Amino acid sequence: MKIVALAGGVGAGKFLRGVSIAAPGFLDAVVVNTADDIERYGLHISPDVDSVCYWLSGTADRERGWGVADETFHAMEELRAATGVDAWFNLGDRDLATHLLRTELMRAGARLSEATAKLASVRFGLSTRILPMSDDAVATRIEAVDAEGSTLDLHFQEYWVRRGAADAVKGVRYEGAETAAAGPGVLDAIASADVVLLCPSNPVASIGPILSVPGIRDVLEGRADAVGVSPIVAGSPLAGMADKLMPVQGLEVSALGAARAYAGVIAGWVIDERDRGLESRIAADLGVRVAVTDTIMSDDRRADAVARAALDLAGGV
Ligand code: FO1
Repeated sequence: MKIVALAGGVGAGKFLRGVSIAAPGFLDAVVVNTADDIERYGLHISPDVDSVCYWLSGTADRERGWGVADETFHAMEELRAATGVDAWFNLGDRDLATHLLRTELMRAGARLSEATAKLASVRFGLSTRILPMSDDAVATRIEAVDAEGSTLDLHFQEYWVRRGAADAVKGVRYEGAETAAAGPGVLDAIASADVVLLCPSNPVASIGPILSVPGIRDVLEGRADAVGVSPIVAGSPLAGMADKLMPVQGLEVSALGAARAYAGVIAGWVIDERDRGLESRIAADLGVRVAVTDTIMSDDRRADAVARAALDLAGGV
């Protein structure tokens, strides 16, 4: 059995760890959002790719959700103190090694997909293929209005990290997506998968950009084995700012609204026990199979259970 997952940040990492425990050796590939990627301090940072690698290799910081465990931030402190650089995007000292390696590989001519493959196997020892959604630059841009009423057009990381998601969001666009090509191996991996899993990631900031790359939605549509896990529980995201972004795409902030983001793609949807009341409505409105379980992945044992629920639902064709 070949499992392929579509992934964004923190929620994806926890869930993918669960998949690797529930079905060891079967996670063939993870197609990862790259629209959060940013260039800072001369380095190419690919936060979702790194999150997936850190979680799958067991080196992620479970509390913070992003970056590496047992991290220090001496380099950032030095930058701020010694040079006055506005170091608003925090790169931990261990994390820096990843960005330095990736940037060096890319400066030597490697594409993002090639640099990622090397990092995934050499630095993290992963057998699962980590496939960036595209080698072309795609950026999630947030159109917002600040407290003084000024209009802003922000890179996703500026909106989320630098400004703390404090601005009123008016629109989201995936700049560059229309002309981007799916990354090497992405379409084939999805087409040849026995099961496709949509991780409990932000439907607008994480999975939305992947689906906006030409060709990816087409290869996903109409499958009977594509199953997603809701990132929204009891009307709130478990992590992140999906509640601020979903409304501008006309999506209700609920397990039903998140499922609607994947209409035509998913055949199954896993929701939390707290959303049991939405089960029959999701099934009827979207024509999908629904599984209800405790989706809070507080540890690997819970992540394993959530992954099993998703895989069972995918197999129940
Ligand atoms: N998130 C933060 O809230 N603050 C940071 O300074 C920050 C730095 C950072 C560096 C590398 C990395 O891989 C992720 C980082 N994140 C940080 C997380 C990131 O902003 C988002 O959570 C993801 O892009 C969303 O998936």
